[in-house]
Amino acid sequence: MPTTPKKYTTLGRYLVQRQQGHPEASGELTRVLYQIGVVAKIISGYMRRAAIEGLLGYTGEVNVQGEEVKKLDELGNSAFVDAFEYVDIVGAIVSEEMEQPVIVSSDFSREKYVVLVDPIDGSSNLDVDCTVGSIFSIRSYSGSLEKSLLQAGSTQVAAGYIMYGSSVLLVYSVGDGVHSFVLDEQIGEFVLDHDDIRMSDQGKIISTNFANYSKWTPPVREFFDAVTGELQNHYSLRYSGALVADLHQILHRGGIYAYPEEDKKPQGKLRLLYECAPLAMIAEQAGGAGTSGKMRINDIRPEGIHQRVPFAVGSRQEIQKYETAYRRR
Ligand code: FDP
Repeated sequence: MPTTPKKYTTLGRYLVQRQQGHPEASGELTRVLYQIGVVAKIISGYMRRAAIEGLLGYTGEVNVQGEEVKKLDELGNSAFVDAFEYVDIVGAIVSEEMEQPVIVSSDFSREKYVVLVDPIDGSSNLDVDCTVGSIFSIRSYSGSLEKSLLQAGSTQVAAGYIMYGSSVLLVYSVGDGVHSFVLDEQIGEFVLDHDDIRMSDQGKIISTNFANYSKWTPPVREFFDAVTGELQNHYSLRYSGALVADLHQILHRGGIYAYPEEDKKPQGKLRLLYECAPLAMIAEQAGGAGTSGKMRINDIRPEGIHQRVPFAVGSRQEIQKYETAYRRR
């Protein structure tokens, strides 16, 4: 039976078409996003060959977060830094793996953007071949590096993630909705698979590390007691241990992901600038929301580049309920 050839909209084509709708745009953001697509292919190549080429396991180093560094963390970090070194569109890279930002431009004052990344998110999944991701946030350079970085997430010009799972996906937003691309390994290109993803107002998934229940603060326990105790409980629990994978599921099926504060860890675990802020932007652009419990994530002004924050993200109704539990206390 003859088949109709599929019309492939590659990431490159999509970005150029979108840019054409903005004649005032210089094309530099398009180039940054395109380079992120290149990094995604490089990291996905590492993942596919990791077990065969001895890329699993630790390097022996400990990063700025006090976490043991895995070989793939280091390779992922270098892939991002190398992709932007001296291509004169990005001034600096901030990464979970590096204590200080790295300047990647010969003349920083000319560049328009800084890129913030968690190169491999969910790295405890690496050695057992489960899904991991990369998260990125793009900000404008505004006179000084400190000023550019220590601004609320609402100033991000773009954000997104790459998910290395049963397929490799690149999901991004430049503030005009959320778009998702799947890597077609045969042609080596990201191809559009969902344009303008919308998250349902109320969802089906709760995603959190319930093993921490006894350490949670009262509002968090109250919220999860309420949603799991409902007689008409329609939720399913999904928790993969990789933020990108858990958020991605919620993007499509609705619900809530939370990594809240604990009695002894009031700042939570996840990092504001390169984990929570970009994923909150994705959620908001899809019609959802991101909160610390007490305030909108992307209204928080960071005090340091590796700052942690309690985080909940997902459908609007679940996030409203979550915030209500905090207001009651
Ligand atoms: P990981 O420590 O494996 O890098 O970014 C931190 C993160 O993973 C998230 O991806 C994930 O949601 C969370 O931490 C998992 O933490 P727990 O193992 O404490 O649940």
